Amino acid sequence: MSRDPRQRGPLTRRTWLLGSAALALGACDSMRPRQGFLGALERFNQRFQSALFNPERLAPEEPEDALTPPGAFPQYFVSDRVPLAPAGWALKVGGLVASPRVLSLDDLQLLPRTDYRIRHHCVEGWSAVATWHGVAVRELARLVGADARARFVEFRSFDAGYFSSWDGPSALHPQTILAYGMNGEPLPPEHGAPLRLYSGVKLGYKMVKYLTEVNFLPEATGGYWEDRGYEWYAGV
Ligand SMILES: Nc1nc2c(c(=O)[nH]1)N[C@H]1C(S)=C(S)[C@@H](COP(=O)(O)O)O[C@H]1N2
Ligand SMILES: [Mo]
Repeated sequence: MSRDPRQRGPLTRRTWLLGSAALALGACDSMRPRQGFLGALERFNQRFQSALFNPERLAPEEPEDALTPPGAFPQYFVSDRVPLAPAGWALKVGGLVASPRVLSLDDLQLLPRTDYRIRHHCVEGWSAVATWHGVAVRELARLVGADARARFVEFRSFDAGYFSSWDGPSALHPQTILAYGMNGEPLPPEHGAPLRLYSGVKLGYKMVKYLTEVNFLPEATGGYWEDRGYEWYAGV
């Protein structure tokens, strides 16, 4: 079987192992992976992975010729059709913050902008490259005055209840952004318009598309796939 050479780097052993472990857990719902031995194993893994995590280390940028051709970047959503933003869409930012805010896309675009070209890793075994731009979650945390007791950040969407919660250090990593652009254009509906989470430090399923809410919280709240047995930490 010949694979596109540009697609070669991605299936690193580590990504593959993470993927197969997640699938093994996901395939057996009745095992309740958060309890018993598997739960203990996952908690151990989380401690281990977050201890190794360097909150400032950047994911490598990809060269321009590694870009996945237009239309070839896979598209995922759990709704039956491409979710479309409700009229008057705005992002609610709340939880343990000094000043909860409701922000329009214009408001978000006035904040400092981050751009990068990095590789996406999905547990299903594919990877792809695009450039993304948007505002860093750390800028948002600063804007609303996130409390130090908020050690987790939850991201919610208008795509059939899809959501995910993140550990604080990964959410505040400089490459974790609320993206409103892809490949130099406004974010298309298939990829999460008007706003999605993007990051160099997590697997694909942590990067919630079609955002509606960002909540700074004292506890982790799971996630759409995480509650179905996929690993919660899911670092790349
Ligand atoms: N709202 C929402 N966000 C989502 C998903 C989804 O189904 N719904 N799928 C996740 C998965 S598994 C991946 S790999 C990426 C895919 O992003 P893409 O559709 O831009 O390729 O989005 C993630 N975020
Ligand atoms: Mo994915």
